[in-house]
Amino acid sequence: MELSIINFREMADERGKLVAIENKKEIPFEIKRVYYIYDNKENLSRGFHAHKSLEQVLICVHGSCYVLLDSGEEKSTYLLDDPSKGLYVGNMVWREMYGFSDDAVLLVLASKEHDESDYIRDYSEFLLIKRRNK
Ligand code: T46
Repeated sequence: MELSIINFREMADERGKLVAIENKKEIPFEIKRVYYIYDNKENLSRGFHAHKSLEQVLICVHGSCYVLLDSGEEKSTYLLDDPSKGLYVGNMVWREMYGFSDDAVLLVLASKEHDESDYIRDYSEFLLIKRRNK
């Protein structure tokens, strides 16, 4: 599936680099929630779900990790290893995150507050809904 990568503007000078993210400018939605994933143990994979109605941008602000996105028909994998790049993940996309480096910090910007009822955690249910809505 086609991946949507957001390239943030890096403001670099002799002191280092800075990336600024503002609502609805760099990010195509209003940010309602921010969370981050770190201290990944024994390189265990995460995710394994889709969201019915949630947009997110994933940024690996330190270290690296792989993200697999699956539309139900096509899969793509992306290596997030650059804090100036964000991976947009829209509704109804199955995601898996794996291969975290020890120092990985995965920052996620989300369009809605956390809601467990928005998760589809069963892959066959995900495929069923995708096929039904085709
Ligand atoms: C996603 C990927 C990229 C909360 O209480 N609030 C939150 O905002 C979040 C994100 C999680 N939680 C709780 C729910 C679970 O008890 O934290 C625990 C771990 O969450 P989960 O197993 O869903 O984590 P991941 O890494 O599998 O998935 C997360 C997000 O949940 C998900 O929306 O797209 O990161």
